[in-house]
Amino acid sequence: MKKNDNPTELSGEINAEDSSNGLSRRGFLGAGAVAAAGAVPMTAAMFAASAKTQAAEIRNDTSVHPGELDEYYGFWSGGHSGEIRILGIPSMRELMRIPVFNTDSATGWGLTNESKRVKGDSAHIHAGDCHHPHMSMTDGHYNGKYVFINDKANSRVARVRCDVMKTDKMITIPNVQAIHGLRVQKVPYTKYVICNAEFEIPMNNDGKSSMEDVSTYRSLFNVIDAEAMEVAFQVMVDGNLDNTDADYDGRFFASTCYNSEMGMTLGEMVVAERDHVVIFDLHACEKALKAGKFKTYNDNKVPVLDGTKGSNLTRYIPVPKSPHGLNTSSDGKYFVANGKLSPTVSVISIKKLADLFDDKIKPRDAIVAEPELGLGPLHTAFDNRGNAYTTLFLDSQIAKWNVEEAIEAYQGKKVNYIRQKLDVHYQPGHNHTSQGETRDADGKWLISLCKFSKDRFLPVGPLHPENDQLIDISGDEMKLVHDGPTYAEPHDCMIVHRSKVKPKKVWTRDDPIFAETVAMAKRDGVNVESDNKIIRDGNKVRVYMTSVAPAFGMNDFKVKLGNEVTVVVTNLDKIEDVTHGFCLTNHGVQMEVAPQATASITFIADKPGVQWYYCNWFCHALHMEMRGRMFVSAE
Ligand code: RUQ
Ligand code: CUA
Repeated sequence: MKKNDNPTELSGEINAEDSSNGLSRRGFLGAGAVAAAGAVPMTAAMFAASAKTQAAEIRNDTSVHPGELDEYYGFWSGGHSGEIRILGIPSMRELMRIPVFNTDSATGWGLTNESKRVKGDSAHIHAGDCHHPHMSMTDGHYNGKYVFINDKANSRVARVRCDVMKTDKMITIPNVQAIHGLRVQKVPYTKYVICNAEFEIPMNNDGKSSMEDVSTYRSLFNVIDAEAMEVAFQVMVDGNLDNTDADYDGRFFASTCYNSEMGMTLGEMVVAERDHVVIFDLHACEKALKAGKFKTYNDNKVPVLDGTKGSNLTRYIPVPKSPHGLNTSSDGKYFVANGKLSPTVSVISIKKLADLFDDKIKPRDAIVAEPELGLGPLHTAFDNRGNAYTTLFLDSQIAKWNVEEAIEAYQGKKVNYIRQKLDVHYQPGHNHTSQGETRDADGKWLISLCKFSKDRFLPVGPLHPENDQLIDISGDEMKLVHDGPTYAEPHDCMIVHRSKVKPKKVWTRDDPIFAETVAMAKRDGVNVESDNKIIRDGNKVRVYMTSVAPAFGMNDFKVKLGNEVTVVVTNLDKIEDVTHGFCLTNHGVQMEVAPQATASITFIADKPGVQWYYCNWFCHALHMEMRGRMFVSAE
């Protein structure tokens, strides 16, 4: 199928067919064509049968020809590389990298003053371990505004603005260690980002506690105001937390807990027979917050609510030992907790949770199915036809199963809820279906994020790439269609239809990301859009220059040895894709300046003599000539 004949036309045609319920427009057209050729009017049954054959035969098309655009954006966690990557699906081409917790010399992320401002209190940390990228939603649909992601290594959460695909906020979460599972509130809109702190620590962690007495050790559930990017409140729980997700009603969040024993060693963590899923009642939490029923810890003001066992803010549902992934079904009916050590997943009916909070039923009564799927179930994804897809880490398989039939089996009926098991290569962790964490699950694609690639690619040394496999789930059978090597363990990804995301092509001059730099210029009496000026302020020197391909507005400037120099570059080019850079040789100074952006970087002029600077983003036939000298005088 031609995905898109006119690559600049992003919406329209493709949108119309995307949220269709399983039957693509191509299927309809194909069925219609068959009817016309045979000149026999189709009955509804014939139509359905024919459409089914068509769907089975034609399946999704993975080819995206040169010049054509992908149908979906894939947002990939970059794992312990600390970045986010954008892939096109179904081509699996890497389109962009968004540096987040890492440092990136191409864009100057972590080096420029603008990025250091975003990183705030953790600007000195150059590493990260991101797991779960998730997009903000309105009424259970992706809204294209933000992508949020966690940093397990440094207990941070960051936000990426999807209009420019840059990180614009980052916070370190207090009172906790290791932010792991992260999701967004789906309904009515993403007011809150929710995330789990995995490692339990003493409350307070001020060095006055001990290694022996662990009675004050706790793990907290974290609720972040998505717009302000501040912690709204935290909820103290029993046991440590792993993964989380939200319902489609705006009331409940659920988190898996392993180590309900609060053990400090592996042996101590696997004593109990069961762990649990914690259900959080957002309405009750907000009420408690309003009523001032909270404590604070570690000399900060973040309110911590008590959600330990017996509290009215939470309920604890026992499930088999060490559950891992927690996924809400796209029809909004179930939370699915993935067994990991148990070959089962536990299906929790969200409809029953109100009764659970009213103490009308017992915690285990909220479980409506516990299908046995295979060894090592970690995460589950959903299509729009009532099927679930669960990764089996130990079996290296995806198990496709039918949710309603698993529920019937739990009630004692003899049904085989397993639809298919597909080998993947190898040891899958997360998986994700196209739009499957929203109401718009479309049942077209599934990604299996395999932790091991072993023999699937040319050998590249002892460190192997991961293998992110694309699977066509549009027909009755899952079909593996692509192997994608990726770097440094993407834990999770999400697949967003391209109609949901509308990035800018050039910066707007009043963008908040560089507003502070422009304000500094104004205080210096400099108009960054026209002036090329040096401001000397004691030991500090601020150099303002413009750039228009193929020249900087300033051919040279002079400073003194030991000066703290800030170079501010404003790219006056308005043409899409004419990005300049500023790179100062031998100083570790480099950054990107995209069209209409202002960017700045600060360094110490600690080398005397001539120091060349140059444009490091190829912008023009005379790009090599786009350079100038900084002279550092020794006196
Ligand atoms: S969690 S698979 Cu963050 Cu599963 Cu990695
Ligand atoms: Cu400007 Cu290269």
